[in-house]
Amino acid sequence: MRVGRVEEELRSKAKERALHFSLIDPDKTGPSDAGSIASKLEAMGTDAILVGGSIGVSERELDEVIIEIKRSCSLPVILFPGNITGISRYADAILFMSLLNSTNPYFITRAQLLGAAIIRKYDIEAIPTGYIIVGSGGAAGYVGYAHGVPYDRADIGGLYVLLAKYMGMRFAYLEAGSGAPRPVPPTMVRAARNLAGEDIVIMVGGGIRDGETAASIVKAGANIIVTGTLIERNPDKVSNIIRAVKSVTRHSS
Ligand code: 1GP
Repeated sequence: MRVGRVEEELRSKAKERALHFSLIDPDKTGPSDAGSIASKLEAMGTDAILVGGSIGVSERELDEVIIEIKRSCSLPVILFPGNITGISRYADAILFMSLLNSTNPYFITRAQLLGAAIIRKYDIEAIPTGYIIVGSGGAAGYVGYAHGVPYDRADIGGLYVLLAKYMGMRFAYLEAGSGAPRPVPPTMVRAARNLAGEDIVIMVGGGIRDGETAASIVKAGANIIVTGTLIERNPDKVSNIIRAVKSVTRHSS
């Protein structure tokens, strides 16, 4: 499958430094706030805005939030869908995700089957992504019937990323869940990078609340750090995380 414009740009940027993505959940942030938040995040140096969530995302709100974000900043807007209602024609791309460790086929291929028809109709750039829940995974883990990777089994998390690569996915997202008490351990990211090699883009999110943690995950081999909850609670800390992500020389430890 052809690599699209958004993915191409992100890949070329990620060769220099790790990237930071900001997650806006339309269930928590309405259109009136989304635009000003996105423009602040752009000024802080975030690289893309992810839009989506597991619960309470309506198509209309999603459209309105994305329209406001697009009006207020020039960052790529990438869909992060929790279900087929998470698709909007106004986005630049979509993480076309399969929840690899779901126990329910709906979240592995059935939602994707239904979503594919809409994505084709809207002509949205699809970024093939293996989505892997670590621990209970919060709302994403519950809604997605995930059989979460135990925190102390870095090897299993690594194997899921290898599986994503062997299935032809170009991105793998290790997810502890929004607001997770504990982020994905750097040892798991390191195992994934060692097993799957350099090509696959590794995203990591869930419970990352400070620069030091973000930097340790990048040093372990992550290409993209995702921050969600802090954007609403403590934007200054997001700025620290972005700085920390950008300050790391990859694989320096
Ligand atoms: C959730 O990984 C993202 O899907 C972000 O998590 O809200 O904990 O930053 P946080």
